[in-house]
Amino acid sequence: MSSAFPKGFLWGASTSAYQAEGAALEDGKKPSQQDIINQDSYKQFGFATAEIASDQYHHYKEDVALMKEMGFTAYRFSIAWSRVFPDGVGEVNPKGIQYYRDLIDELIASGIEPIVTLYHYDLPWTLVQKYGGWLDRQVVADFENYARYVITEFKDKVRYWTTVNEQSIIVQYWTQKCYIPEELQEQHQLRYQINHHMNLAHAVACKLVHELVPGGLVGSALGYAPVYPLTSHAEDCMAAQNAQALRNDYYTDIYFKGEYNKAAMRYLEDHGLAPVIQEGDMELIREGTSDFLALNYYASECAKWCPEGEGREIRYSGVNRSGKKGDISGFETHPGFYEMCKNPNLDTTDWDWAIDPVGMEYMLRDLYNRYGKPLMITENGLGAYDTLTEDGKIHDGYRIDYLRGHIQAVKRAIDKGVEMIAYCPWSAIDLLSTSNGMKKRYGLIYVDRTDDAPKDCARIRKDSFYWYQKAIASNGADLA
Ligand code: BGP
Repeated sequence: MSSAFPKGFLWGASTSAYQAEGAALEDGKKPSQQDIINQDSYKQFGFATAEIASDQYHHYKEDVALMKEMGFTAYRFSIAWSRVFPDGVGEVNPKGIQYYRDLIDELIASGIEPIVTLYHYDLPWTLVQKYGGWLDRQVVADFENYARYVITEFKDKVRYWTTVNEQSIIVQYWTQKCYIPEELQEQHQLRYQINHHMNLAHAVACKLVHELVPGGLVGSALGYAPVYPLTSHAEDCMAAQNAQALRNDYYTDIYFKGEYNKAAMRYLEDHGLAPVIQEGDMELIREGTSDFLALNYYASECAKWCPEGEGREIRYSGVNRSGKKGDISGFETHPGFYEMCKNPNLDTTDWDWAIDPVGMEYMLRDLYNRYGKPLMITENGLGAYDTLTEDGKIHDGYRIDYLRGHIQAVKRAIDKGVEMIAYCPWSAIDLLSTSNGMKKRYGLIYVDRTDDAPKDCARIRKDSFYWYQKAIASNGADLA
Protein backbone atom coordinates (compact mmCIF):
# COMPACT_ATOMS: atom_id res chain seq x y z
CA MET A 1 0.00 0.00 0.00
CA SER A 2 1.47 3.35 -1.03
CA SER A 3 1.45 6.13 1.54
CA ALA A 4 0.60 9.06 -0.75
CA PHE A 5 -2.26 9.98 -3.04
CA PRO A 6 -1.89 9.66 -6.84
CA LYS A 7 0.12 12.31 -8.66
CA GLY A 8 -2.06 15.19 -9.83
CA PHE A 9 -4.73 14.54 -7.18
CA LEU A 10 -6.47 17.85 -6.53
CA TRP A 11 -6.42 19.25 -3.00
CA GLY A 12 -8.54 22.23 -2.04
CA ALA A 13 -11.72 23.23 -0.27
CA SER A 14 -15.18 24.53 -1.08
CA THR A 15 -17.62 27.38 -0.55
CA SER A 16 -20.83 28.56 -2.17
CA ALA A 17 -21.73 32.02 -3.40
CA TYR A 18 -24.52 33.08 -1.08
CA GLN A 19 -22.82 31.59 1.98
CA ALA A 20 -19.48 33.31 1.39
CA GLU A 21 -19.69 36.31 -0.93
CA GLY A 22 -21.98 38.83 0.75
CA ALA A 23 -22.42 41.98 -1.40
CA ALA A 24 -25.94 40.68 -1.85
CA LEU A 25 -27.20 43.86 -3.47
CA GLU A 26 -23.97 45.38 -4.66
CA ASP A 27 -22.73 46.20 -8.16
CA GLY A 28 -26.00 45.34 -9.82
CA LYS A 29 -26.75 42.04 -8.09
CA LYS A 30 -30.38 41.52 -7.21
CA PRO A 31 -31.68 39.16 -4.50
CA SER A 32 -31.69 35.41 -4.82
CA GLN A 33 -34.19 33.27 -2.96
CA GLN A 34 -31.47 32.69 -0.34
CA ASP A 35 -31.31 36.40 0.42
CA ILE A 36 -35.01 36.23 1.22
CA ILE A 37 -34.97 32.88 3.06
CA ASN A 38 -32.06 34.01 5.22
CA GLN A 39 -33.75 37.27 6.15
CA ASP A 40 -36.50 35.11 7.53
CA SER A 41 -34.15 32.85 9.50
CA TYR A 42 -32.56 35.98 10.98
CA LYS A 43 -36.00 37.03 12.23
CA GLN A 44 -36.88 33.56 13.47
CA PHE A 45 -33.60 32.27 14.88
CA GLY A 46 -31.18 35.21 14.89
CA PHE A 47 -28.93 33.60 12.27
CA ALA A 48 -26.89 36.00 10.13
CA THR A 49 -28.32 36.97 6.76
CA ALA A 50 -26.59 36.49 3.42
CA GLU A 51 -26.18 40.25 3.04
CA ILE A 52 -22.54 40.29 4.11
CA ALA A 53 -21.93 36.60 4.83
CA SER A 54 -18.11 36.23 4.88
CA ASP A 55 -17.67 39.19 2.56
CA GLN A 56 -15.65 37.19 0.08
CA TYR A 57 -16.74 39.59 -2.65
CA HIS A 58 -14.39 42.16 -1.11
CA HIS A 59 -11.82 39.72 0.28
CA TYR A 60 -11.38 37.35 -2.65
CA LYS A 61 -7.75 38.29 -3.33
CA GLU A 62 -6.82 37.74 0.29
CA ASP A 63 -8.74 34.45 0.31
CA VAL A 64 -7.02 33.17 -2.81
CA ALA A 65 -3.64 34.19 -1.36
CA LEU A 66 -4.43 32.16 1.77
CA MET A 67 -5.52 29.20 -0.33
CA LYS A 68 -2.25 29.42 -2.24
CA GLU A 69 -0.35 29.56 1.04
CA MET A 70 -2.13 26.37 2.13
CA GLY A 71 -1.03 24.76 -1.13
CA PHE A 72 -4.47 24.39 -2.74
CA THR A 73 -4.50 23.00 -6.24
CA ALA A 74 -8.29 23.36 -6.53
CA TYR A 75 -11.06 25.61 -5.22
CA ARG A 76 -14.69 24.68 -5.54
CA PHE A 77 -17.09 27.61 -5.46
CA SER A 78 -20.38 28.54 -7.06
CA ILE A 79 -21.50 31.31 -9.34
CA ALA A 80 -24.46 33.36 -8.16
CA TRP A 81 -26.97 33.33 -11.00
CA SER A 82 -28.50 36.62 -9.78
CA ARG A 83 -25.12 38.35 -9.84
CA VAL A 84 -24.71 37.49 -13.52
CA PHE A 85 -28.36 37.85 -14.55
CA PRO A 86 -29.98 39.96 -11.81
CA ASP A 87 -33.44 39.13 -13.13
CA GLY A 88 -32.62 35.53 -13.96
CA VAL A 89 -32.86 36.23 -17.68
CA GLY A 90 -32.35 39.28 -19.88
CA GLU A 91 -29.45 41.68 -19.47
CA VAL A 92 -26.11 40.44 -18.19
CA ASN A 93 -24.73 42.44 -15.26
CA PRO A 94 -21.23 43.47 -16.45
CA LYS A 95 -19.87 44.00 -12.93
CA GLY A 96 -21.27 40.67 -11.79
CA ILE A 97 -19.59 38.62 -14.49
CA GLN A 98 -16.41 40.67 -14.03
CA TYR A 99 -16.22 39.51 -10.41
CA TYR A 100 -16.05 35.88 -11.54
CA ARG A 101 -13.53 36.70 -14.29
CA ASP A 102 -11.31 38.31 -11.65
CA LEU A 103 -11.76 35.46 -9.19
CA ILE A 104 -11.04 32.78 -11.78
CA ASP A 105 -7.99 34.66 -13.12
CA GLU A 106 -6.68 35.10 -9.59
CA LEU A 107 -7.07 31.37 -8.96
CA ILE A 108 -5.38 30.35 -12.18
CA ALA A 109 -2.51 32.78 -11.57
CA SER A 110 -2.10 31.10 -8.17
CA GLY A 111 -1.95 27.59 -9.64
CA ILE A 112 -5.43 26.71 -8.34
CA GLU A 113 -7.86 24.81 -10.57
CA PRO A 114 -11.36 26.31 -10.39
CA ILE A 115 -14.14 23.76 -9.85
CA VAL A 116 -17.29 25.70 -10.63
CA THR A 117 -20.79 24.91 -9.37
CA LEU A 118 -23.49 26.44 -11.54
CA TYR A 119 -26.26 26.36 -8.98
CA HIS A 120 -26.05 26.26 -5.17
CA TYR A 121 -29.55 26.96 -3.80
CA ASP A 122 -29.62 30.62 -4.89
CA LEU A 123 -32.25 31.00 -7.59
CA PRO A 124 -32.82 34.62 -8.70
CA TRP A 125 -35.74 35.96 -6.67
CA THR A 126 -37.30 37.49 -9.79
CA LEU A 127 -37.89 33.98 -11.14
CA VAL A 128 -39.59 32.95 -7.91
CA GLN A 129 -41.86 35.96 -8.14
CA LYS A 130 -42.52 35.39 -11.83
CA TYR A 131 -43.49 31.73 -11.80
CA GLY A 132 -42.58 30.09 -8.49
CA GLY A 133 -38.99 29.24 -9.38
CA TRP A 134 -38.16 25.53 -9.51
CA LEU A 135 -41.85 24.65 -9.21
CA ASP A 136 -42.32 25.59 -12.87
CA ARG A 137 -40.68 23.96 -15.88
CA GLN A 138 -39.87 27.38 -17.32
CA VAL A 139 -36.92 27.41 -14.93
CA VAL A 140 -35.16 24.78 -17.05
CA ALA A 141 -35.09 27.06 -20.11
CA ASP A 142 -33.96 30.01 -18.01
CA PHE A 143 -31.26 27.90 -16.39
CA GLU A 144 -30.09 26.84 -19.85
CA ASN A 145 -29.77 30.48 -20.88
CA TYR A 146 -27.73 31.28 -17.74
CA ALA A 147 -25.59 28.14 -17.96
CA ARG A 148 -24.85 28.64 -21.66
CA TYR A 149 -23.65 32.16 -20.99
CA VAL A 150 -21.41 31.25 -18.05
CA ILE A 151 -20.00 28.08 -19.61
CA THR A 152 -19.20 29.93 -22.84
CA GLU A 153 -17.56 32.75 -20.88
CA PHE A 154 -15.24 30.39 -18.98
CA LYS A 155 -14.84 27.51 -21.42
CA ASP A 156 -11.11 28.08 -21.83
CA LYS A 157 -10.42 28.54 -18.13
CA VAL A 158 -12.63 26.08 -16.29
CA ARG A 159 -12.36 22.37 -16.91
CA TYR A 160 -14.42 20.96 -14.02
CA TRP A 161 -18.08 21.87 -13.74
CA THR A 162 -20.67 20.73 -11.25
CA THR A 163 -24.31 21.35 -12.06
CA VAL A 164 -26.94 21.49 -9.32
CA ASN A 165 -25.77 21.24 -5.72
CA GLU A 166 -27.36 18.52 -3.58
CA GLN A 167 -30.66 17.65 -5.22
CA SER A 168 -31.22 15.01 -2.55
CA ILE A 169 -30.90 17.56 0.24
CA ILE A 170 -33.19 19.95 -1.59
CA VAL A 171 -35.89 17.26 -1.57
CA GLN A 172 -35.43 16.68 2.18
CA TYR A 173 -35.18 20.32 3.26
CA TRP A 174 -37.07 22.00 0.48
CA THR A 175 -38.26 25.08 2.38
CA GLN A 176 -34.70 25.91 3.44
CA LYS A 177 -33.20 25.40 0.04
CA CYS A 178 -36.04 26.80 -2.09
CA TYR A 179 -38.63 29.44 -1.40
CA ILE A 180 -41.91 27.53 -1.07
CA PRO A 181 -45.06 29.54 -0.29
CA GLU A 182 -46.71 28.38 2.91
CA GLU A 183 -49.88 27.19 1.21
CA LEU A 184 -47.86 24.68 -0.84
CA GLN A 185 -45.71 23.31 1.95
CA GLU A 186 -47.91 20.26 2.54
CA GLN A 187 -47.96 19.28 -1.14
CA HIS A 188 -45.07 16.87 -0.96
CA GLN A 189 -45.31 15.73 -4.57
CA LEU A 190 -43.84 19.13 -5.41
CA ARG A 191 -40.56 18.12 -3.79
CA TYR A 192 -40.15 15.46 -6.45
CA GLN A 193 -41.42 17.75 -9.18
CA ILE A 194 -38.75 20.31 -8.33
CA ASN A 195 -36.21 17.52 -8.36
CA HIS A 196 -37.41 16.42 -11.79
CA HIS A 197 -36.90 19.95 -13.10
CA MET A 198 -33.43 19.88 -11.57
CA ASN A 199 -32.71 16.58 -13.35
CA LEU A 200 -33.55 18.32 -16.61
CA ALA A 201 -31.38 21.32 -15.71
CA HIS A 202 -28.54 18.97 -14.78
CA ALA A 203 -28.82 17.18 -18.13
CA VAL A 204 -28.88 20.48 -20.01
CA ALA A 205 -25.72 21.64 -18.22
CA CYS A 206 -23.93 18.34 -18.92
CA LYS A 207 -24.74 18.68 -22.61
CA LEU A 208 -23.56 22.29 -22.67
CA VAL A 209 -20.22 21.49 -21.07
CA HIS A 210 -19.65 18.70 -23.58
CA GLU A 211 -20.64 20.93 -26.45
CA LEU A 212 -18.76 24.07 -25.42
CA VAL A 213 -15.76 23.24 -23.22
CA PRO A 214 -12.74 21.62 -24.86
CA GLY A 215 -11.86 18.68 -22.58
CA GLY A 216 -14.52 19.77 -20.10
CA LEU A 217 -15.77 17.40 -17.43
CA VAL A 218 -19.11 17.67 -15.69
CA GLY A 219 -21.14 16.00 -12.99
CA SER A 220 -23.60 16.64 -10.24
CA ALA A 221 -22.54 17.49 -6.67
CA LEU A 222 -24.74 15.23 -4.61
CA GLY A 223 -25.37 15.30 -0.87
CA TYR A 224 -24.85 11.63 -0.06
CA ALA A 225 -25.11 9.61 3.14
CA PRO A 226 -24.87 5.82 2.89
CA VAL A 227 -27.60 4.08 4.88
CA TYR A 228 -26.89 1.36 7.45
CA PRO A 229 -29.56 -0.86 9.00
CA LEU A 230 -30.17 -0.26 12.71
CA THR A 231 -29.89 -4.00 13.40
CA SER A 232 -29.20 -7.18 11.44
CA HIS A 233 -32.91 -8.10 11.57
CA ALA A 234 -33.96 -8.77 7.99
CA GLU A 235 -36.70 -6.11 8.17
CA ASP A 236 -34.20 -3.42 9.18
CA CYS A 237 -31.85 -4.46 6.38
CA MET A 238 -34.73 -4.23 3.91
CA ALA A 239 -35.64 -0.80 5.31
CA ALA A 240 -32.03 0.34 4.80
CA GLN A 241 -32.20 -0.83 1.20
CA ASN A 242 -35.44 1.08 0.71
CA ALA A 243 -33.95 4.21 2.23
CA GLN A 244 -30.88 3.82 0.04
CA ALA A 245 -33.18 3.61 -3.00
CA LEU A 246 -35.24 6.72 -2.23
CA ARG A 247 -32.53 8.89 -0.66
CA ASN A 248 -29.53 8.00 -2.88
CA ASP A 249 -30.13 5.73 -5.87
CA TYR A 250 -33.08 7.85 -6.95
CA TYR A 251 -30.47 10.50 -7.89
CA THR A 252 -27.44 8.49 -8.96
CA ASP A 253 -29.47 6.22 -11.27
CA ILE A 254 -30.61 9.35 -13.10
CA TYR A 255 -27.05 10.62 -13.53
CA PHE A 256 -25.50 7.33 -14.61
CA LYS A 257 -28.29 5.12 -15.95
CA GLY A 258 -30.59 7.86 -17.23
CA GLU A 259 -33.56 6.39 -15.39
CA TYR A 260 -35.42 6.68 -12.11
CA ASN A 261 -34.68 3.96 -9.57
CA LYS A 262 -37.54 1.50 -9.89
CA ALA A 263 -38.25 0.69 -6.24
CA ALA A 264 -38.16 4.36 -5.27
CA MET A 265 -40.38 5.38 -8.17
CA ARG A 266 -42.89 2.63 -7.43
CA TYR A 267 -43.09 3.84 -3.83
CA LEU A 268 -43.64 7.45 -4.96
CA GLU A 269 -46.29 6.40 -7.47
CA ASP A 270 -48.14 4.36 -4.86
CA HIS A 271 -48.28 7.42 -2.59
CA GLY A 272 -49.18 10.06 -5.17
CA LEU A 273 -45.73 11.63 -4.91
CA ALA A 274 -44.23 10.83 -8.32
CA PRO A 275 -43.21 13.72 -10.56
CA VAL A 276 -45.04 14.48 -13.79
CA ILE A 277 -42.70 13.48 -16.60
CA GLN A 278 -43.34 14.92 -20.05
CA GLU A 279 -42.58 13.36 -23.36
CA GLY A 280 -38.92 13.79 -24.23
CA ASP A 281 -37.78 14.35 -20.63
CA MET A 282 -36.17 10.95 -20.19
CA GLU A 283 -34.43 11.24 -23.58
CA LEU A 284 -32.94 14.56 -22.48
CA ILE A 285 -31.86 13.02 -19.19
CA ARG A 286 -30.17 10.16 -21.02
CA GLU A 287 -28.36 12.57 -23.34
CA GLY A 288 -26.97 14.58 -20.42
CA THR A 289 -24.27 12.15 -19.44
CA SER A 290 -22.04 12.80 -16.41
CA ASP A 291 -18.29 12.32 -16.46
CA PHE A 292 -17.90 12.06 -12.71
CA LEU A 293 -19.87 12.33 -9.50
CA ALA A 294 -18.98 14.97 -6.95
CA LEU A 295 -19.96 14.00 -3.41
CA ASN A 296 -20.77 16.05 -0.37
CA TYR A 297 -20.23 13.61 2.47
CA TYR A 298 -20.65 14.60 6.10
CA ALA A 299 -22.29 11.64 7.79
CA SER A 300 -23.78 8.22 7.32
CA GLU A 301 -27.42 7.55 8.14
CA CYS A 302 -29.29 4.73 9.78
CA ALA A 303 -32.70 3.20 9.01
CA LYS A 304 -35.11 0.78 10.63
CA TRP A 305 -38.28 -0.93 9.61
CA CYS A 306 -41.47 1.10 9.97
CA PRO A 307 -44.77 -0.73 9.61
CA GLU A 308 -47.79 1.01 8.19
CA GLY A 309 -50.43 1.76 10.75
CA GLU A 310 -52.42 4.25 12.67
CA GLY A 311 -50.71 7.45 13.63
CA ARG A 312 -47.84 6.85 11.26
CA GLU A 313 -47.49 9.22 8.37
CA ILE A 314 -44.91 10.37 5.86
CA ARG A 315 -42.45 12.81 7.39
CA TYR A 316 -39.29 14.42 6.12
CA SER A 317 -35.96 15.07 7.86
CA GLY A 318 -35.88 17.17 10.98
CA VAL A 319 -33.21 19.67 11.82
CA ASN A 320 -31.28 20.68 14.92
CA ARG A 321 -31.43 24.48 15.19
CA SER A 322 -29.98 24.88 18.68
CA GLY A 323 -26.62 23.19 18.36
CA LYS A 324 -27.34 21.09 21.45
CA LYS A 325 -26.85 17.37 20.90
CA GLY A 326 -30.14 15.50 20.73
CA ASP A 327 -32.24 18.51 19.77
CA ILE A 328 -33.06 17.18 16.31
CA SER A 329 -36.70 17.78 15.43
CA GLY A 330 -37.48 14.35 14.01
CA PHE A 331 -36.53 11.72 11.44
CA GLU A 332 -37.72 11.03 7.93
CA THR A 333 -40.44 8.37 7.95
CA HIS A 334 -42.09 6.46 5.14
CA PRO A 335 -44.42 3.90 6.73
CA GLY A 336 -44.23 0.54 4.99
CA PHE A 337 -40.85 1.49 3.49
CA TYR A 338 -38.44 2.78 6.17
CA GLU A 339 -37.85 5.15 9.05
CA MET A 340 -34.57 6.98 9.63
CA CYS A 341 -33.13 6.89 13.15
CA LYS A 342 -30.08 7.69 15.23
CA ASN A 343 -27.18 5.26 14.88
CA PRO A 344 -26.35 4.24 18.46
CA ASN A 345 -22.83 3.23 17.44
CA LEU A 346 -21.63 6.63 16.26
CA ASP A 347 -20.85 9.88 18.02
CA THR A 348 -22.35 13.03 16.52
CA THR A 349 -21.56 16.69 16.12
CA ASP A 350 -23.38 19.19 18.33
CA TRP A 351 -25.95 19.43 15.53
CA ASP A 352 -26.60 15.64 15.52
CA TRP A 353 -24.67 14.72 12.39
CA ALA A 354 -23.10 11.27 12.82
CA ILE A 355 -19.30 11.26 12.59
CA ASP A 356 -18.29 8.31 10.46
CA PRO A 357 -15.03 8.26 8.49
CA VAL A 358 -15.60 4.59 7.56
CA GLY A 359 -18.83 5.69 5.88
CA MET A 360 -16.71 7.71 3.45
CA GLU A 361 -14.85 4.59 2.28
CA TYR A 362 -18.09 2.60 2.26
CA MET A 363 -19.77 5.20 0.03
CA LEU A 364 -16.86 5.64 -2.39
CA ARG A 365 -16.35 1.93 -2.94
CA ASP A 366 -20.05 1.24 -3.33
CA LEU A 367 -20.57 4.03 -5.88
CA TYR A 368 -17.48 3.16 -7.86
CA ASN A 369 -18.45 -0.52 -7.94
CA ARG A 370 -21.91 0.31 -9.20
CA TYR A 371 -21.25 3.08 -11.71
CA GLY A 372 -17.52 2.88 -12.49
CA LYS A 373 -17.13 6.66 -12.77
CA PRO A 374 -14.44 8.81 -11.17
CA LEU A 375 -15.46 10.52 -7.95
CA MET A 376 -14.50 13.72 -6.21
CA ILE A 377 -15.25 15.03 -2.75
CA THR A 378 -16.65 18.54 -3.00
CA GLU A 379 -17.77 18.75 0.64
CA ASN A 380 -16.81 17.03 3.88
CA GLY A 381 -16.25 18.73 7.19
CA LEU A 382 -17.05 19.30 10.81
CA GLY A 383 -19.52 21.97 11.88
CA ALA A 384 -18.30 23.09 15.28
CA TYR A 385 -18.17 25.98 17.74
CA ASP A 386 -14.73 27.57 17.41
CA THR A 387 -13.14 29.84 19.97
CA LEU A 388 -10.89 32.70 19.05
CA THR A 389 -8.38 32.74 21.89
CA GLU A 390 -6.92 35.89 23.40
CA ASP A 391 -3.71 35.45 21.50
CA GLY A 392 -5.68 35.38 18.24
CA LYS A 393 -5.61 31.62 17.57
CA ILE A 394 -8.18 28.92 16.87
CA HIS A 395 -7.20 25.55 18.28
CA ASP A 396 -9.50 23.30 16.27
CA GLY A 397 -7.91 19.94 16.93
CA TYR A 398 -11.38 18.35 16.72
CA ARG A 399 -11.59 19.48 13.08
CA ILE A 400 -8.14 18.11 12.34
CA ASP A 401 -9.19 14.73 13.80
CA TYR A 402 -12.31 14.73 11.65
CA LEU A 403 -10.47 15.63 8.44
CA ARG A 404 -7.63 13.20 9.11
CA GLY A 405 -10.04 10.30 9.54
CA HIS A 406 -11.89 11.13 6.35
CA ILE A 407 -8.77 11.68 4.25
CA GLN A 408 -7.46 8.31 5.43
CA ALA A 409 -10.77 6.80 4.33
CA VAL A 410 -10.46 8.37 0.87
CA LYS A 411 -6.98 6.89 0.66
CA ARG A 412 -8.23 3.42 1.62
CA ALA A 413 -10.84 3.67 -1.12
CA ILE A 414 -8.14 4.63 -3.65
CA ASP A 415 -6.04 1.67 -2.52
CA LYS A 416 -9.00 -0.58 -3.24
CA GLY A 417 -9.24 0.70 -6.79
CA VAL A 418 -11.58 3.72 -6.61
CA GLU A 419 -10.68 6.50 -9.06
CA MET A 420 -10.62 9.81 -7.19
CA ILE A 421 -10.11 13.26 -8.70
CA ALA A 422 -10.17 15.65 -5.75
CA TYR A 423 -10.70 16.24 -2.07
CA CYS A 424 -12.31 19.58 -1.26
CA PRO A 425 -13.62 19.75 2.29
CA TRP A 426 -16.22 22.23 3.50
CA SER A 427 -15.15 24.89 3.88
CA ALA A 428 -12.21 27.02 2.78
CA ILE A 429 -13.30 29.91 4.99
CA ASP A 430 -15.95 30.13 7.70
CA LEU A 431 -19.27 30.97 6.15
CA LEU A 432 -22.98 31.16 6.68
CA SER A 433 -24.38 27.73 7.50
CA THR A 434 -27.48 26.75 5.52
CA SER A 435 -29.33 25.92 8.72
CA ASN A 436 -27.44 27.33 11.68
CA GLY A 437 -26.02 30.78 10.98
CA MET A 438 -22.41 31.70 11.78
CA LYS A 439 -21.95 29.84 15.07
CA LYS A 440 -21.55 26.52 13.36
CA ARG A 441 -18.21 26.90 11.67
CA TYR A 442 -16.51 24.68 9.12
CA GLY A 443 -13.61 26.75 7.77
CA LEU A 444 -9.87 26.18 7.70
CA ILE A 445 -9.74 29.97 7.84
CA TYR A 446 -11.62 31.78 10.60
CA VAL A 447 -13.79 34.73 9.62
CA ASP A 448 -14.12 37.18 12.46
CA ARG A 449 -17.81 37.95 12.62
CA THR A 450 -20.83 36.77 14.57
CA ASP A 451 -24.49 36.34 13.68
CA ASP A 452 -25.25 39.81 14.98
CA ALA A 453 -22.10 41.70 14.14
CA PRO A 454 -20.38 41.44 10.77
CA LYS A 455 -17.34 43.30 12.24
CA ASP A 456 -14.56 43.41 9.64
CA CYS A 457 -14.68 39.73 8.66
CA ALA A 458 -10.92 39.52 9.28
CA ARG A 459 -9.32 36.27 8.16
CA ILE A 460 -7.35 34.23 10.72
CA ARG A 461 -5.53 30.95 10.08
CA LYS A 462 -6.85 28.13 12.29
CA ASP A 463 -4.67 25.25 13.52
CA SER A 464 -6.36 23.16 10.83
CA PHE A 465 -4.98 25.58 8.23
CA TYR A 466 -1.38 24.64 9.12
CA TRP A 467 -2.24 20.98 9.44
CA TYR A 468 -3.89 20.89 5.98
CA GLN A 469 -0.92 22.76 4.53
CA LYS A 470 1.35 19.91 5.62
CA ALA A 471 -1.12 17.31 4.39
CA ILE A 472 -1.20 18.90 0.95
CA ALA A 473 2.56 19.47 0.77
CA SER A 474 3.08 15.74 1.39
CA ASN A 475 0.29 14.77 -1.03
CA GLY A 476 -1.66 13.23 1.81
CA ALA A 477 1.23 11.29 3.36
CA ASP A 478 1.72 13.51 6.41
CA LEU A 479 -1.52 13.61 8.37
CA ALA A 480 0.05 13.74 11.83
C1 BGP B 1 -24.36 21.05 2.38
C2 BGP B 1 -24.40 22.27 1.53
C3 BGP B 1 -23.55 23.39 1.95
C4 BGP B 1 -23.23 23.45 3.42
C5 BGP B 1 -23.12 22.14 4.13
C6 BGP B 1 -23.20 22.18 5.64
O1 BGP B 1 -25.63 20.53 2.44
O2 BGP B 1 -24.12 22.00 0.17
O3 BGP B 1 -24.07 24.54 1.37
O4 BGP B 1 -23.67 24.50 4.11
O5 BGP B 1 -24.04 21.20 3.70
O6 BGP B 1 -24.52 22.33 6.05
P1 BGP B 1 -24.98 23.37 7.13
O7 BGP B 1 -24.51 24.69 6.63
O8 BGP B 1 -26.45 23.29 7.19
O9 BGP B 1 -24.32 22.96 8.37
